[in-house]
Amino acid sequence: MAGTKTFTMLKPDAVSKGYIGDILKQITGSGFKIVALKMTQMTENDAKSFYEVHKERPFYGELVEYMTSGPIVAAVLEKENAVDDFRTLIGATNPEEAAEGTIRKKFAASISENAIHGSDSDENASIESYFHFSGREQF
Ligand code: 3AN
Repeated sequence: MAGTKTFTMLKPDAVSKGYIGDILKQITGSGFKIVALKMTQMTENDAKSFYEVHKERPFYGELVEYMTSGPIVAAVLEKENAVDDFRTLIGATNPEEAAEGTIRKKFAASISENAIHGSDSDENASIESYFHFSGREQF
């Protein structure tokens, strides 16, 4: 059975452009309940560890540098079928390929500065949520 939680980050480009309110409004308006929320900035070690699965990819260094370049907003979201429904809501990794109306289509600048993260599995949703939030910060 699909899980009911996913994890997201509004990335530095979305935060610096002032899109926090608009993006959170689209998320909650699409049926997701916010059960954890914070503004924070990842250290180099945080980003390296969070994106460890990508460490062999050519864009890893650029990704770590970018994700530490400014504050992000981290959140845990709850909804039936959360992981898949949230990935549908955010759209394709490359905003040029993202469907009309998706968060990346509306708010992302490029494939590297793509506004928002969404977990790709229930297992990663849990790992990523506990990376940013203790149990008592998740409601
Ligand atoms: P998604 O975030 O859609 O799950 P992943 O997991 O393939 O995509 O990639 C993680 C992050 O790495 C993306 N959100 C994006 O910021 C960055 N990224 C992915 N592919 C590229 C690429 N070809 N060039 C630069 N950055 C990339």
